[in-house]
This record gives sequence, structure tokens and C-alpha cells, in this order.
Amino acid sequence: MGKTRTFVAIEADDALRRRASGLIGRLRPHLGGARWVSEENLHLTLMFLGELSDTEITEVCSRTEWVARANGPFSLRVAGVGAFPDAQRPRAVWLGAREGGEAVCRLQADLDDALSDLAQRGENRGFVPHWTLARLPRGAGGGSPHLVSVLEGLADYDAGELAVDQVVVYSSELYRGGPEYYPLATCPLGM
Ligand code: 2AM
Repeated sequence: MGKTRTFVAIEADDALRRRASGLIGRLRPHLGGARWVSEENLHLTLMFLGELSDTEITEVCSRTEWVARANGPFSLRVAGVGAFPDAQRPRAVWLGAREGGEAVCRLQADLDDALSDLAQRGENRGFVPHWTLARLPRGAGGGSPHLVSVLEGLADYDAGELAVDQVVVYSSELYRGGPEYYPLATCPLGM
């Protein structure tokens, strides 16, 4: 039986997608070799599960529904632009989370408790809520000399308030042109 790459995420709304794509337009000249996230793929990963069987996915969806119901909806300020691991050697450039970030962390911790036995051991990075805008493969050109000051100038960039009222279990298929994400379950918060 085939396995499916699976993760749980918060999805962006249209206003956030537009702001992120404007931001990408400003960042693009400063990052060579980056793979930019398309507007429709913008998301905040709560939990990456890896390759799962259909039975495991059914279990992930029902446990995620249960966790979502036990957490209320909240408002999240999407703000700040930064890079992992840092602006000198960027592997990922992202938009951050400000007010409401603690609600995201609570949700993530609850999902981690509920799902960790099903998750493949991913990169154990510690959870920092972020919306990835660009990924840089190892050996890519990386940032221009100006990238550090460009990111500093965007450290307080405000992408607005997002009403978070559901989380989504996604499957992901990797293609040459980039990943495609398919919603497997949409789980309302606090219902
Ligand atoms: P990222 O945004 O920080 O790159 C779908 O692939 C999502 O799962 C991505 O947004 C990615 O987070 C996250 N992800 C992919 N592979 C991962 C891994 N091995 N460990 C942890 N998270 C991963």
C-alpha cells in the first residue's frame, strides 16, 4: 500500500496570500537560487508527520479533529520577516507570528501530544511558528550582501491579522515544479 506525505497546518486567507506575494516580489532580487512558495501553498506547519499509510491518515484526521475541537478559535498577527538559521546563511525565509503566537504554540503542543506516536522523526527543530516564503537548497547562491539589511528593514513588517478558526490535514505530492498540497480533513477550532 502506498504511503502519503502528510502534515497539519494553518492555512492563509486571501489577504495574507496577497501580502506574502507582495513581500516575495520585494525579496526576490536579494535571493539567488531560492524556491519561492506559491500564493496558494502558503501555510504555517503545526506538525509534519512524514509518509503515512491510509490507516494512519484516518487516525491523524480523527485525532486532529478532536484536538481542534478542544482549542478555541483565535486571532493571529502575522508579522516580522526572518531567516533560518540566520540572515547570513539563509536556508528558509519566512513571515513570523506575533500576538496569538502563544495560541499557535498551544495548538502545536496539543497536536504533538496527540500525534507524535504516528509522526516519523522529522528534523527536530523545536517549534517556531512561521510561514515559509522561500527555501534555499544547500549550495544555492544564497543571499546577496544586502539581504541582511533588507531583512532588518522588514523585521517589523506587518502582514495583518488572521482569523484562525480551523486547522487542515494536508497530503503533499512533490513534483519538479514544486509541491502540491491536498486537504484531507478540515478541522474547525472549538466546535
Ligand atoms: P517549513 O515550512 O519550515 O519548510 C510541508 O512540507 C511542510 O512540512 C513544510 O512547510 C515544512 O516546513 C514541513 N516539513 C517538511 N519536511 C519536514 C521535516 N523533515 N521535518 C519537519 N518539518 C518538515
